[in-house]
Amino acid sequence: MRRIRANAIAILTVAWILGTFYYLWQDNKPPPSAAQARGRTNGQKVVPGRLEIHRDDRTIPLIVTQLPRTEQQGPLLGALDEKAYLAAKQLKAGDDPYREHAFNLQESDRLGSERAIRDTRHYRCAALNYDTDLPSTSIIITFHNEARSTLLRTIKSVLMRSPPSLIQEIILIDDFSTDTEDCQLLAQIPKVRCLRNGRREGLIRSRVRGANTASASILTFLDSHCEVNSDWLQPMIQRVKEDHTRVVSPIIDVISLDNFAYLAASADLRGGFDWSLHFKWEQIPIEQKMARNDPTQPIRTPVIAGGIFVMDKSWFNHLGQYDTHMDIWGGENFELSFRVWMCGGSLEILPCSRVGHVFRKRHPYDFPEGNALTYIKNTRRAAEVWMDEYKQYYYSARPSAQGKAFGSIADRLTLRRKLNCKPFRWYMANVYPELRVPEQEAVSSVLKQGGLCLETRGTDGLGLAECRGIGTNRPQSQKWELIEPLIRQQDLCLAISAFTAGSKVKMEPCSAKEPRQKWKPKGTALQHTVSGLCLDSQTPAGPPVITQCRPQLASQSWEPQVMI
Ligand code: LR7
Ligand code: MN
Repeated sequence: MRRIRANAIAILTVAWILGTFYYLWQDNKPPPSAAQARGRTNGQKVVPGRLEIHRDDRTIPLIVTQLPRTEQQGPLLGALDEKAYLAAKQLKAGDDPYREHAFNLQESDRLGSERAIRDTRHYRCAALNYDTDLPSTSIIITFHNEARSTLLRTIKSVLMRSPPSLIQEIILIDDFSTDTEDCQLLAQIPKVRCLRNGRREGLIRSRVRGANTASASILTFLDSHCEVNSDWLQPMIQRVKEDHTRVVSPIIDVISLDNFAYLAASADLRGGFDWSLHFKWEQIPIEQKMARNDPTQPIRTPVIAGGIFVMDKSWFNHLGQYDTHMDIWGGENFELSFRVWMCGGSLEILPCSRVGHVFRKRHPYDFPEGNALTYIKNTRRAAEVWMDEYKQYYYSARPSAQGKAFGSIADRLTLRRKLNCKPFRWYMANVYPELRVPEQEAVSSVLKQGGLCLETRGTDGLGLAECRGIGTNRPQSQKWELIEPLIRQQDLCLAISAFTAGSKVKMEPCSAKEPRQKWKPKGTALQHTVSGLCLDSQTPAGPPVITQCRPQLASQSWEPQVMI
């Protein structure tokens, strides 16, 4: 009996071993096509490069399996001879390593195209899970005379630090670089395509060209001197997959332009700007910071830096891509940011996605129309199309922009109407209330005397009347801008009619050079600087006059009278 049981156990054991071999043999059968492999890998949550235990619904419940061959990293760069490619363009002894690229080329070359970098994310990011069926993306990189080592490092880091199934292709746009070979040679790398512009277009039109040829449903833009970090792509694609109107950026880490060290950027920053349309990183508003109890959560941002972001392709097209009348560099990030927010989308920075970028202090390339004129043209176009009445602050902050050519904006205005976008007032109130409007600061105020306010009447009349409204509700007739030496209301300024005591005061077109319009504060009084006489209400109902300054006189006391 015992013998029979022993035999049965032996037979079962042999059958089990044979079964195991059979299924392992099945697994080694001809490799599936790339597409099948992708689907299968996704379905089974295989993490590239790691051994994965997965459940199978056949008789043997657990199998330890390797990644399918097609998902493993073959020769990463295909036919490209990396050594020869880099060696062909080395710095010559005695050359200034900063001259051509505005960063230390010698250090970049020395590093090689592959290196380990620190994972700069918050530790909680590593525990997050992303959908296994994320859509793939087309990576778009435009470059003009980029150094070989930085460009190759950008491409290689993408290939090495992204799940292969998420990279549909890498599209390079060679924006008419001097060396025509870069484009041809880099196109030997698997998944890389390179298009060369027949003339210099600038980064804006180049990116549109790239987007138009992209075959994936999601677009990822990168500068040509970046290094992506661990799991950089999944968080961004996940957010866009969940809501296609989101436009997302990583935290942009700093690659030192001197020694190429990879440095973590602060996770408390968002994109902002001043009225001259100058981009800056700024602290997240304190209330938002206090409310953030999860450091992996997205950060809403009024604008994006511009170079590194992920966006749904149909949404990019629906919103009008870019303003292709912008040239070379600059301004397109504001135009895109205003458009996204005002036309129904949102912008965010994802702290669990990190990409390094070499920040430079100057442009290493030329601007055919000059740097300043190009920036003015591009930002003027953004201001004229999107900023409504707020564009006046742009012009005050950048007076040199007035009168400069910016081409026709008719198409972009039509686009804005067609998309039914919200006014810039809405953007100010809901997206960027922290951006102070100059008029709301000390500049605009009432000129108060007792309980009454100085107001304009008819074309040039003046008098005291009951104060009405507060803040922005205050009527125009009682709003004054005190910008020394002028006391102004829109285009009209307070002026004396003659230089003698008792002369009436009236309104007339402003001119800072006109002696009758020059005022300065004197205690609580307002003194006409040339005559030395003070603004006096004398008969409250009638127009004010100028009289001898007497500090205690109530009819000469105006509040507030701070001039800036
Ligand atoms: O004529 C040109 N043609 C190009 O193809 C000029 C430039 N380029 C390429 C260039 O090779 C690079 O890949 O365009 C890319 C951007 O040019 P950079 O690196 O000289 O610009 P930047 O890093 O100083 O500029 C930031 O602002 C720009 C405004 O137009 C763009 O939006 C850049 O993409 C943007 N870079 C980033 O957002 C990275 C983070 C930097 C910050 C802040
Ligand atoms: Mn850059």
